[in-house]
Amino acid sequence: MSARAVVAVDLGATSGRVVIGRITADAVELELVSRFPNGPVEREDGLHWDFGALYASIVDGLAEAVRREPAIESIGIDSWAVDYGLLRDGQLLGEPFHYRDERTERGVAEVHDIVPFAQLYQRNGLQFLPFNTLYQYRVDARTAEAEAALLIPDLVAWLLTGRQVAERTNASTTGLLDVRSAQWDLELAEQLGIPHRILPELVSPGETIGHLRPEIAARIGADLPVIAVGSHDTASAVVAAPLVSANAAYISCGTWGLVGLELEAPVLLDAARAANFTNELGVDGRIRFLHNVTGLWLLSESIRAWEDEDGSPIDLPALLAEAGAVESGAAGDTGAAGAADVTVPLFDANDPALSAPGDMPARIAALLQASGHEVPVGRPAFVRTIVESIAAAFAEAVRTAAELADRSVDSIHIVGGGSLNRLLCQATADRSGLPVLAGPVEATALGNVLVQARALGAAPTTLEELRGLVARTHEPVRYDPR
Ligand code: LFR
Repeated sequence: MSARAVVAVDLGATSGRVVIGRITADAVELELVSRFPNGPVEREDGLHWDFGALYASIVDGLAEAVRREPAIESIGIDSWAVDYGLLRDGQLLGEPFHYRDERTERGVAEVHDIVPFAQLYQRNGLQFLPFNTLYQYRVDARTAEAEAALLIPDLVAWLLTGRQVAERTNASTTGLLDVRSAQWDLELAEQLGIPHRILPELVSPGETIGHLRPEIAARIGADLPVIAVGSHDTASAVVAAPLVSANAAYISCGTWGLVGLELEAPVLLDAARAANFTNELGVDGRIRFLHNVTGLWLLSESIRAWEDEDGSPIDLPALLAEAGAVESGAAGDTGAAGAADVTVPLFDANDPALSAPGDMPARIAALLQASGHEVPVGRPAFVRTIVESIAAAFAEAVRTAAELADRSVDSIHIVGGGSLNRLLCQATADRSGLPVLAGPVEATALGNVLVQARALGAAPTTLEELRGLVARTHEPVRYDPR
């Protein structure tokens, strides 16, 4: 059977990519068309995204994709969550802010003054993250003059098609979506002084957002529809996590490690709120019950600091191999957690002090010292501490998710970039006592592709069948706990 083809735009916090997806009855394959850098840019008023550069790379990538694969039938877009652009008179009002910009502190205090966090949780089901969109809107004076606010993937879709919508999985990260009805919580918006008019019409994954504007179609070389996917990258990643049962946990591991379970209904218990677990909307009305663990950000920011120090690039695979070879006990003494037979000093990967860009090794060292640990000597031992600390936080989050959702978790799927990090996968297996099934690395792009393909009638209907297709094409690598 000949393959059907679609194209996925997948924007991450450190890079974006355009990927062709080809689907047959028994396989889903990806071809990388282009990859472009992304990251915070420092402007006078704080941290932003260079959205102009991103959009130019997206359009170039789409044109190249169509050149390589004229059979492409549609476009889907996903990105990180919570960030947005404001529109007025058909124009973008300034560059979108980066969620790691610290301007939202005041917004948090003001929002919680009006609606205490416990009440917010009952309405939107979201864990507390200081950058959730509602806190950003609260401090963004430009909302008063804006006609619409569009989250990043919706902003790209609008530029491509001219239509303004809010895709539901990503809208669920704003804090303004009612977790039970999946509709805008207009009463909450009202209470917080957020104008209703900036909240666009909601669409669900699988719906067609629109067709390319004529000038874009001409530039790209094809007149294609843009189909809504799980436009929150984590929602797309969970679609393609080859979960075999309801007792399989997932970790979508890139800049963040999103650790949790897929559920049929939200868990809004006080204990879930206290553990800072979120109920984000997934594709097909599923709930992504998960916790944000600071993931590979800790490693990538450390590498960045060391490269600045050295003035030359670091060979990460080699460094990770050395980190893996650090002898038990040699990296330090205390602080071991879990069943692992490795004694390395651990720090709390979720500490808020590690959130903003900066000198990560110095901050981690300060945290270790503050908790009475010795700072590992040498980069391999330091990297070992980072990886083991992330793994310890992963294992803890899996245990908490299982407890809160009353599931007996029997395996953990790690998808995304972190699935290639063997040290991290093994450490997660060791510290959780559960088998880790690693891969696919490109789960987000796969989930994006599959939801488009399904909408076109080119892929099976249920999430379980879609996951079966992923598992057959991209067999996970197994790590057993030691
Ligand atoms: C992962 C992710 C997380 C979200 C964070 C900020 O890329 O989308 O799910 O909490 O980025 O948007």
